[in-house]
Amino acid sequence: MPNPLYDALFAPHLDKDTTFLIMPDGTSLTHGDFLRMAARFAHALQDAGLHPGDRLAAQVDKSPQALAVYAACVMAGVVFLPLNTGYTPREVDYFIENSGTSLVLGRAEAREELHHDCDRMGVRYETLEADGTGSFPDLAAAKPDHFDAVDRAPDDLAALLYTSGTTGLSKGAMLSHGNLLSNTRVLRDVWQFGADDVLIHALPIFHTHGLFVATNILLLAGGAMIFMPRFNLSAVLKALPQATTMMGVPTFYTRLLDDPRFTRDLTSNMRLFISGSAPLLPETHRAFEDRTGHRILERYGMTETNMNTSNPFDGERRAGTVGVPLPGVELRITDPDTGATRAPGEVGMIEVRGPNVFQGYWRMPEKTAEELRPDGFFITGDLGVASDDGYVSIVGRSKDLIISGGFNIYPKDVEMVLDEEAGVLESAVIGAPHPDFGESVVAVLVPEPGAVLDIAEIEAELGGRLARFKQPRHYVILDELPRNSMGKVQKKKLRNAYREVFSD
Ligand code: MLC
Ligand code: AMP
Repeated sequence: MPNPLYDALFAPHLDKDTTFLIMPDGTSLTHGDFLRMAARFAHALQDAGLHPGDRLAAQVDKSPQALAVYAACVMAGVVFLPLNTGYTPREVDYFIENSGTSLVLGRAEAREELHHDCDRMGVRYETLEADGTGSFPDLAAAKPDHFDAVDRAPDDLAALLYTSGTTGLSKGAMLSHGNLLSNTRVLRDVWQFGADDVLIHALPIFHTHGLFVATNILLLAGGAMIFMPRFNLSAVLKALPQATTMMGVPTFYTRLLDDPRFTRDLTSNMRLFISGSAPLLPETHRAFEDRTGHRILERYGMTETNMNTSNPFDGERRAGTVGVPLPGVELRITDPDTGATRAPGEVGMIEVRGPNVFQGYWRMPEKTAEELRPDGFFITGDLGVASDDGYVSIVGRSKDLIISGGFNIYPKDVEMVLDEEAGVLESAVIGAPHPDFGESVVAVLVPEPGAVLDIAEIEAELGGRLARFKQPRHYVILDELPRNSMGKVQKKKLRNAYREVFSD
């Protein structure tokens, strides 16, 4: 029976004893080991009463077991909903409720708080720890290590990935088997991945980049991954001589360059460094080439679309650009107000169409209609310009978004929490350039008349309510926010005023 992702990514490797995951302690897992574990997990999902199309939310640390949960979901037709491990229980509640998830996999330490909420919502909670133990693997331990993958059509959903919006309301991007597989095939081909590749995998596996771009490509190609729990500079330096490729956010590359141990010699076995999820500064691109002789290949994508453009593997990798549309992806630059197509050289909204573009937002048809045009083009919210020879540069965003170390932070999310703090009349959250994270969060607060704000107290309050990566790293107190004649807060003015707060 067909199951597009299973047939392409897993079936060819069943029972193979080729290396798939290399752990930092030197141990490894073969493709066969990994798929047998995934099969046991798929049985456990079925026994837990999950049917094709049901959702499973996972807020778990990165481990081979965590990755096998994704594979098990594909096998059992369950829709996989990975969650940032930094989210607070309060943030996670929303995802559980909105997605109507049937099973939550989480850490034991989060159990008490989340469990209570899960009970209230009638949702089952099982644990999976960083070391691969927990109540879920226990349920799977005695299950058969073969699973007949359930039938899935290309349009059936494989994953639901939440992405926030300018209204502060997170939306679940529905990604089908067809969306993920088409993009994986194209990327494997254009970046020339093969069974001999060994990828340094230091990204989290709860986002498109680490989960789909990295993992799916290596599975399709039959290659291996040095699977690190997180980005650790020394561990990456140590792994480089054994690896052939790396994918990272720009912070990975600036951190490597800041370390004198990172030398040309160390990279002599590498054939490709890929960057994405946030802008790579041209100076980083050039410094990297000067140090190593490698030109980083920058590409551009997003949760809703997977990857849209890439610099070429063979051919000119142009610093400061995200390259050309991938095969099968149509890209146009439009007038943000009228939607009329703009000529090369003119800045406008980036719109994309192709088999990679998602199926819409989960149970939010009106949000889907706002961003997905009837002709199939998705309005990305990124502003760009195309050169005469088709290279795209991203020059800004029409969406109010901060990208910090590759994590997206929607100011509205943070403002809603700050506005509820005692003594705060209103707030405006902006991004400012940051030497390590690219951008970081600045909160501008206006106190209520007569109130004296205690920033330390506000920071402590935010701890339980907002993931750490979303919390402001700098506070400014003003008597009032700058507004235009329509009463709209002039964030541009604020960004200009505080653009140097993180400069060293
Ligand atoms: C960690 N912290 C962050 C942060 N990451 N704060 C802001 N932004 C981030 N990105 C917090 C930590 O909790 C810690 O809090 C403090 O900042 C310093 O942490 P650190 O030790 O320096 O951070 P580290 O753990 O090394 O993580 C940094 C990082 C990581 C850049 C390695 O954030 C990362 O792996 N980012 C990748 C994100 C990603 O995969 N994006 C892809 C999205 S998909 P405290 O309390 O100690 O101060 C997508 C589509 C596409 O966008 O095109 O790919
Ligand atoms: P996400 O919602 O996490 O999928 O983030 C996607 C956003 O990251 C895009 O809409 C872009 O704004 C940004 N992005 C991804 N890749 C790049 C890149 N190479 N250069 C600049 N911005 C990027």
